[in-house]
Amino acid sequence: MAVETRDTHGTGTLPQIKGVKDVPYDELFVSGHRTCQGCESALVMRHMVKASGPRTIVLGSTGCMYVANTTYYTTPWVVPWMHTQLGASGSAALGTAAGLKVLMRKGKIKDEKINVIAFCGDGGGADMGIGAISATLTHKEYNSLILLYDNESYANTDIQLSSQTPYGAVTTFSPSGTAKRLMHTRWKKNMPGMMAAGHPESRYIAAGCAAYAVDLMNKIRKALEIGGPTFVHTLDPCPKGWDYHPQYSQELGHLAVETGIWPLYEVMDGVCNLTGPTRQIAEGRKKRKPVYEYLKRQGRFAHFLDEDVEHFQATVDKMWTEWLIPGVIPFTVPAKDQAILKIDKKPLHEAQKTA
Ligand SMILES: Cc1ncc(C[n+]2csc(CCOP(=O)(O)OP(=O)(O)O)c2C)c(N)n1
Ligand code: SF4
Ligand SMILES: [Mg+2]
Repeated sequence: MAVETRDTHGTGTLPQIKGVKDVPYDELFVSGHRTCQGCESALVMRHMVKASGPRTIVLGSTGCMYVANTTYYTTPWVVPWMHTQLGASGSAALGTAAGLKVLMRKGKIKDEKINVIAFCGDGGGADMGIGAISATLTHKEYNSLILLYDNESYANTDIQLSSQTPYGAVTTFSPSGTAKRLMHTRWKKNMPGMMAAGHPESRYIAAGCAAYAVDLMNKIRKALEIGGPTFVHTLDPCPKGWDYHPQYSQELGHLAVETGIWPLYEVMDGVCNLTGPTRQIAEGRKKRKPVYEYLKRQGRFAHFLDEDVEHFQATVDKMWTEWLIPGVIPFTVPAKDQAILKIDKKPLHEAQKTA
């Protein structure tokens, strides 16, 4: 079933995938890249074009997914691909979408649906390029998807701290030392929640993870079918930056979601829908795992003492117990205002608390 569309953009050519048997066989991101073993960002690229299909133009800002994917004379991209400047994914998406529209209107190229996807890393998207992404999300007349692949550092230039680096993590800019155990004490910026809350005319904004491949591919398809500018943010375990054996990438993606650190959701036409295990946790059908299960698996948190883990856990608990929408919208509403704001704050399911 195709996503219902308001305008003529959705062609129904990207139906929702019901299960793995439904996943397209064709690979449009193949061999010829030099990403690290176990790189989940590379898997995001593969799933992204698998979901979008061959009538897609991919634009990519500087970072691992540019550099490691387009080493001289080799490339894994089967679809047309273009590099854009580190902070320019938003501008590249908008410019390309507008250019295609004009060429089609003037009859210079066939009038057909062409998917425009611009990807960026967390450094290029959540830090440097956030202004251009925000602007693009307000231009509702142009169809494009911005995909932010978040490996939680400026990985390509040797793992520098970004606004997406988690609290306390070691990076080359935040080494743990004897004088200061934690060099980085800021909480991760809530990028997908901010994009959703701040751009009501963008019809589709989602948070995903390649460890939940079908969920992610369906989010990409919805974003491309619905029309207008859309945004998908993925959390991508990175063996090099997070310091773990490459065989555990998928497992860490699962743990990020199961601990409630990275909630999976989509906001479609202003309606927020929790997906995958995040929904199961919110409905009380699954217990949230303690964050320690996730942190202890990664060398970047090896210096954590009990008090650091406790702080991390308490902050994630707050996301689940006090935020207006768990993990999505960080407002708390005082009891005296719940009635006038028409908010029915039900008591938390037992299972929503940690195991
Ligand atoms: C304007 C500008 N500043 C700095 C750089 C150097 N540079 C290239 S890739 C990169 C890291 C980008 O990090 P991110 O967007 O998170 O992508 P990742 O490398 O993690 O995949 C940097 C700083 C650049 N190419 N352009
Ligand atoms: S450093 Fe991380 S994001 Fe970059 S190629 Fe290696 S695993 Fe992938
Ligand atoms: Mg990065």
